[in-house]
Formats: sequence, structure tokens, C-alpha cells
Amino acid sequence: MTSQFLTITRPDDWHLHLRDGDALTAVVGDTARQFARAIVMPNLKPPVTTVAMARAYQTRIEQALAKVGIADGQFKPLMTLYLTDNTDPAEIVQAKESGAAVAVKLYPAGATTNSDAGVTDLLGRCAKTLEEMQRVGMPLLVHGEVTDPAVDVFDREALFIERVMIPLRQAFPELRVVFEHLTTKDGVDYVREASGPIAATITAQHLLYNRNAIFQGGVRPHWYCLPILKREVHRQALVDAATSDSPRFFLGTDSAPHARGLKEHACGCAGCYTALHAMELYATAFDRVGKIDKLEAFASHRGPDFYGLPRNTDRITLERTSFLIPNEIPYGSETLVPLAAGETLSWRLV
Ligand code: OTD
Ligand code: ZN
Ligand code: ZN
Repeated sequence: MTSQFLTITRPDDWHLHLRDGDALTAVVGDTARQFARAIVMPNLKPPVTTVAMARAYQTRIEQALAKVGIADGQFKPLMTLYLTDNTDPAEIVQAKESGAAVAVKLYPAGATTNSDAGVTDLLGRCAKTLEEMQRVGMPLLVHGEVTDPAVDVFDREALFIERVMIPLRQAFPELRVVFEHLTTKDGVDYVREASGPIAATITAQHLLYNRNAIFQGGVRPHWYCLPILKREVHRQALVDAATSDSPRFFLGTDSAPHARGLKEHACGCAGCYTALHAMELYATAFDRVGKIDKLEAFASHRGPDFYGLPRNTDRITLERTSFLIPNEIPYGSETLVPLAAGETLSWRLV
């Protein structure tokens, strides 16, 4: 008989959207119940572009944690800076020395939600800043999609590798790079084989679903995120990577809440809300291929190893039992629909 319980080192989420204000208060507890730390994305309006803004945002997160009864020090937000064409290299040094931000996020302008202030020409406009990041060991977290409207939405990640990632890493071979929310076999092959300090995060939705999920019986807006779900062959490559022994692939939920009304809309927002049941979703994906024993390395070891941070010392337990995902949860004055609402998962956090 297969084991009913899985106890692992407490995991971290290396890619998370926490929002701000009432939305932040509504969602932060879901992450803090499971994870010890999370890399908090800076795509607020306006984006978090300076150390001062990162500090202020961190304070608001800590206040929200207190408000929802998370004990002091139980959860640590790891802050990031939003790279723009005008990021001052001095800001990088200050972030590194103070620890106020642990990474810098690259959004190609217009690639995803709240990315209008993103970079227009990475090597042209940001060379000095990238050089400083390489020098001080500040990781660059990359939304790896080209934004050229002529490029098919399903090809944007593969083309980004050729047009941006390879030239970037040739110019800055020692720069620590995380290819965020990897979605294609092309991305997996690149990250697995590239030389130098590179890793990738993988979401639960990209491990569990292919693009058919967006169109099953009608348009399903809660399965719409960016980068968009891809073909089955890509999903399989991601599952192989996540459950492999490569140190380069680790957990990043990319949980990205939007109020129900903005998802179920004529121009619905991109993003899946997975923070509520993140570890249950990942456990289900790993278990489906008989690799539940690989979950701990993916969720709890490889991320801190890449970031040069200590692994967590406490543990969590998952139980093999059915878990019904709620249809919706409160989100300030609105509601939020978790991914796969109303479906049943085969694992539950104890
Ligand atoms: N993708 N939605 C969001 C961000 C991510 O690209 C991402 O990291 C969001 O709503 O912030 C999404 O679909
Ligand atoms: Zn992104
Ligand atoms: Zn994201």
C-alpha cells in the first residue's frame, strides 16, 4: 500500500504576486500557511522600482500578515525590484548591501499584467545595471516572452530564448538568471543544458494542464494566465524537468489573484489563483507520475540552494485524501475563484 502521509521540509514559493491593500490582506495568509518565504513580484501600480518602495511594500505585507494572525517571523517576504530602462545601478548596490531586495525582475514592456513600465531594450538600455547585478551577485528574474505582436502567442517563449536570453547570457555570463514560469519544452531544454548560473521556476498549472483546459466546453477564463498554457508535449517536458534530479528547476507558483468579475469578463485578466492550494496542486502533479518522492527537492531544497539562502528547518505534512477546492473565497469586497474550483484533489495539507 502506498503511504498516506508525506512530511517534507517546509517549502518556499520563488514566484508570487501578493498585490496590495485589501487584496494583499485577503491572500497573504494562504501563502504563509504553507510556505516559509516567497519571492514577491514587484508589478504593482506603480511598480516597485526602488529600494525605498520595496521597503515600504515589505512593511505593508508585514502589517497584512499581522492582521490575519500570522505570527511575527513565521513568513518572510523576499522583495524584488522592477527593472526599467532607467534603473540606477546604485539602486542595485543599495538593495544588495541592505538586503531590502533579493532580486530584480525583468518584464519586457507589455508582456503581462502591469508591465507597461517594463524594459524596451534590455542590452541597449540596461547594460550598466546588468553589469552591476552580475558584479554583486543580484539575480535577474526573467519573464521570458517576446512582446512583438507579430509573434504567435504560443511561440513567444521559444523566440525569447533566441532573441533575448542567449544574447543576454553571452554578454553577462556570470549573471545569475531565473527563467520564470517556464512553459515549453524549448525552455526546459535550454535551461537544462545551458552553462553558467541559470535556473527556472515552474507553476502548478503548467504541470497539471495543457492548453485544452482553456477551451474545454467553452472559454474557461480561470485557466488563462501568461505565459499561456501550451501543448501536451510541453506539459510533459515540464513534468519531466520538475521531477528530475536537475538542481535547476524549482517551485514558483506565479499565483496571481484577480477578482472574479475581472476574470469572467469580455477582456479577462491573466493569472491563476493557486496560493490557496499550491502544495496540494503540486503534490497531485508529482503523484500522477509516481514521483511524489521528488517533491521535497523541487519545493524545499533547490530554490534556497540557488539563491544562496539556508533551507528551512521545520516541516509540513501532506495527507493523501480528497480535498474539494472551494468555488470561491472572499477577496476584499469581491470574490476570488481558485484554480480548478469545485474539483477534487488527492492531497491535502495537514
Ligand atoms: N502572469 N498574471 C500576472 C502575472 C503573471 O507573468 C506573470 O508573472 C499578474 O496578474 O500579475 C499572469 O498571468
Ligand atoms: Zn511573468
Ligand atoms: Zn508572475
